[in-house]
Amino acid sequence: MKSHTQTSKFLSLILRHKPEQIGLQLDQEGWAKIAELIDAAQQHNTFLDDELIQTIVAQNDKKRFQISEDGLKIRAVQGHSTSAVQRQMTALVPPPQLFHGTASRFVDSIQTQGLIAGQRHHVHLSENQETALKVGQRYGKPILFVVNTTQMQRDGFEFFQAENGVWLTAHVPTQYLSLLDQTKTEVFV
Ligand code: HQG
Repeated sequence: MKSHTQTSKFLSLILRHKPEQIGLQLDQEGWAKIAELIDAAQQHNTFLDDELIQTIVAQNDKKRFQISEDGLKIRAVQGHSTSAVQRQMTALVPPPQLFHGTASRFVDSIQTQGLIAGQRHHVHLSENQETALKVGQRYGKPILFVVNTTQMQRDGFEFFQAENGVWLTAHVPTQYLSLLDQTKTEVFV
């Protein structure tokens, strides 16, 4: 029996990255039929049922998953890399600054290339520094970049917000990035 965390990671893997691993179809908006997911998982030796899915969706710390209004479908709201999913999201006006947390060893590369989406479909940005710091901590000593979203919008870049509040954009060129000096509260440009 997997723990809830293991099952949540399994759902992230299948709903964001590799639905084909269990032969599951996702639609362009990322939705999978819950009944099909349960069957496909069982066939690959992973126990899932409606109740477990509901529990994991409700308890998920970052609200990574969403259940459709009719209760029949589930999706990951962001973080996809699979080409099966191409969400059509409405561009929104973000706060004037957003934050990106990363590991200090990536700073040189980011200052050369800007923020790139890599395997995922978008660069992920946070509204607050605490969240961004947690994101950065996953890969090592965390550092924060501040993104000048106001100027990016003036220059025609679009921003989207996933249902769990994570901000998304395609690419952040270097001129819109400032390293945040975490020993001070102000931003150094
Ligand atoms: C870095 C988690 C070198 C980028 C989080 C990051 C988030 C570069 C890593 C969500 C670079 C990609 C996404 C460049 C970007 N050179 N490194 N030019 N541009 N990077 O995991 O943003 O728990 O794909 O800084 O909380 O860390 O999965 O992206 O360190 O919301 O729900 O390349 O994933 O959510 O790593 O995290 P990721 P991320 P979940």
